[in-house]
Amino acid sequence: MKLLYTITSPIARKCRIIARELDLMHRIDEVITTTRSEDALIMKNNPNGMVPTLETDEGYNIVESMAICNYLERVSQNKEFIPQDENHYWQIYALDTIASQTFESIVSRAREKIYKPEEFHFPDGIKHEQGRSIRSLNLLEEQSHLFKDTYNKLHVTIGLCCLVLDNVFPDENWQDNKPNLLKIYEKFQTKESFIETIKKD
Ligand SMILES: N[C@@H](CCC(=O)N[C@@H](CS)C(=O)NCC(=O)O)C(=O)O
Repeated sequence: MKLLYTITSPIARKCRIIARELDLMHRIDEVITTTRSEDALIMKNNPNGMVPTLETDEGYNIVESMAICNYLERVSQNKEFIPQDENHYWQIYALDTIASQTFESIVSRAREKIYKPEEFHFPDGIKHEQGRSIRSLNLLEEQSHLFKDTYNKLHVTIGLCCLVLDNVFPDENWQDNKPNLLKIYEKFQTKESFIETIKKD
């Protein structure tokens, strides 16, 4: 398999981390691409030009991080990272869909802050996106008794949400009243899968 990513994409990093947690790196070539130009490598695999994109051994191109992570879970033999109890599997799956939407909102807000000139920032839109992440992280903290003592894809999504908030929006103090999410974030940062995928430049 080939996993196409950019070094700056936190969304692609999610797949890179999960591939490691699933012990799949001996089957995956990680390929760095650029985006946002017609001649970028990614265009051959994904006409949308977005990362992450996974090319399977059969030559199928799967896009969308959640679809890629589901595929990786399907081809992995690792039973520790994937919840084995059917009910727990869907409970985590459901919470991860919520966390993943929040993650995408945080990443796109971060991208705007970093790359868009200030005169194009839209305060009402930013507030709307902030509201999403506040409500969603509140819900995840409330429900954290369901998953605080395990480790699976939900923890990776939560960890990356916290990382981008910490790096780009430190004044938002996401960690206030979030003791369990904070513990999850701290544990996430000690994992080899996290350390190995730190951007080096
Ligand atoms: N919904 C997509 C979002 C992926 C995404 O936003 N990728 C960004 C990098 S973080 C990208 O490829 N941007 C390039 C572009 O917009 O042309 C997913 O979950 O995979």
